[in-house]
Amino acid sequence: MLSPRESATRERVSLDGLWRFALDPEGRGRSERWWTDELPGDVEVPVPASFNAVLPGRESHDHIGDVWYQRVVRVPRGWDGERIVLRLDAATHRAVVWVSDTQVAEHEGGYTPFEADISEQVRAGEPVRVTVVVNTELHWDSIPPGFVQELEDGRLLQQYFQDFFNYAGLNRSVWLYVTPRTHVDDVTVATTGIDGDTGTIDYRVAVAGDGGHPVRVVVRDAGGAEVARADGAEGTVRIEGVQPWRPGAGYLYTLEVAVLGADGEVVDVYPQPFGVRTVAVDGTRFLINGEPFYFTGFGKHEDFPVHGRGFDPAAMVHDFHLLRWIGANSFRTSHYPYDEAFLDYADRHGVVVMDETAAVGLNLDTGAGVLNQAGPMETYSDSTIDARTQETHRQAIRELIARDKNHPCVVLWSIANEPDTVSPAARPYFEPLVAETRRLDPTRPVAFANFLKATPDLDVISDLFDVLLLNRYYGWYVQTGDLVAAERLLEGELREWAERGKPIVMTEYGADTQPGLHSMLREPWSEEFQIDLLAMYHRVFDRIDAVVGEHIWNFADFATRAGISRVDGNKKGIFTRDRRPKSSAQALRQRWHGTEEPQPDTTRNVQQDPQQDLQGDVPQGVQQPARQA
Ligand code: GCB
Repeated sequence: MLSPRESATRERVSLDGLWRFALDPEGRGRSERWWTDELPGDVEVPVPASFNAVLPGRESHDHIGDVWYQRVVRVPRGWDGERIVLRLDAATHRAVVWVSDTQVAEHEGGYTPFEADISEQVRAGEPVRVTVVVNTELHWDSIPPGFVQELEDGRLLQQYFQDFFNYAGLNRSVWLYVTPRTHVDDVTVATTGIDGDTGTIDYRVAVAGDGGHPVRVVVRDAGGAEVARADGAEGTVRIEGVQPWRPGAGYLYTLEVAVLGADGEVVDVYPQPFGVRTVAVDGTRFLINGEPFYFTGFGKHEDFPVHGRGFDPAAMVHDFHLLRWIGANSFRTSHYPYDEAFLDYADRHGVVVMDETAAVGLNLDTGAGVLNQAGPMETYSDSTIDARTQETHRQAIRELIARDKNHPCVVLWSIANEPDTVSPAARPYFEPLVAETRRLDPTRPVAFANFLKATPDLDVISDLFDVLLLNRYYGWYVQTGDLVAAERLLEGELREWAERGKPIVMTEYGADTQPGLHSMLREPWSEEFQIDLLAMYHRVFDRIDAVVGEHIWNFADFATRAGISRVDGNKKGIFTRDRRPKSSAQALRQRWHGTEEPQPDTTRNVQQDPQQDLQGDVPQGVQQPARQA
């Protein structure tokens, strides 16, 4: 699905900002047709943001069910006679949308976009009321799954099997955009080869509206100069003197796709950025442009105080700079597709991405009684994860690939995080999903992140995949604090996996760490223990050739449900939730930048406390920094 971009024939208007908002704890809104009038109450919330992070108190934080958003928007005057589209970048977890009194869209799944052609419902130059009901519940047939339990006293409890808080609402932008009625509907661009300094690109264009219009594509380099062109909705273009997209150097071209009229005039034009790069797996090596690539980085979350999982460009750019500072070349979009702005940024800056679906928690055996408070259950059964879940999962894969297929930063699809892959039923569940992923995108490796109990002797699906992504907690959840035993067991298991002859990326390893807690004994939860645990894993990785990457869990501390193993959230971050480095950050920076010593920051201006100046209390032996004029 194309993201809304501006061009000579296209315009867009952001509907971000404050919307009217109403919680609907009794579930009355649908039967009372709240979309036909102004929403009750006087609450406003920002879009994008998680309402249950923005509004203080348990009523909204723990709300289960429907919430309503509404605003009035004026359709730009110049859009008369065009195709007008309302697009939501995401609604977590499902939504119905009305324009005035007419339902225009319905969507399942909280992390991918959807849109509606509303040309018939609106008039250029006139205001219109947009109402969205967003439902926060997780069910057995949703991705991620969960269930709503009714307690003995009648209260409801949302049960789920993932270790991050169920932030919901309109977490991403809402747009109104316009295209000609005959328009570029979809574009697929894939590198099929880089031979010397020639890049070969296969492209495919779908046109909607009146049939029979010719298509022309022009490839422009980063400076806007034309470097290739072709006619036809499908074909191959060659770029001579190609500048490949590389990790650390995100060179982008643009495929300018034009639908032409009878006299060769441009009816619609869509600029699709792309990079020229290849991805392949060769034995135990992961190759980008034919060269072995070693992943350094993290599993992350879209998580921040106050706006929860709501997209914030300031937080995003800050995180990308921290990734660069620490020497990370990649990250995984654990455990759901992130806002597409992350991928656009990663494309431009050469950051490598493992792109994951929201299929997390398909495992009723995780941390028995900790993550799953409902007690033991079979993962795959007619009353838990079943064919309906599988169908939602299949759709989630389709929507992920439809949105992200043209991003050069995406080098791998991760179709699930830590599913139960010990039960024999995992195989019939996953086999068709892997086949579907390969059918939709034959160019990228397919993987899933494997749960610690699914060791090589027990796992029943890993042979279906190209890369082994392993999440392991030796030294933390098992052999807690005993890094000697942990090192032996970790190495033993990795050597067994290595015999499979596939590349291995450790996609999770880490230790909860309370910032500021220090220990001479270097015990669990201390900053010293986090340093020691990571160093132990790194020693082991360096001894095993098949290990081609290390993604620490997690980039930053993040919000979870309350629980006996969570103190104000998950504390495995290398940065705190407000992005202050823990001690391990410096150690990582040394490893990933390949330096003996941390790089001193020599470029900064010095801002001094004026009080300190007055009292002249600069400690002896510390040179007073030069003042800026
Ligand atoms: C895992 C999960 C991740 C959790 C992490 C933990 O295996 O994939 O979502 O947050 O462990 O810290 O327990």
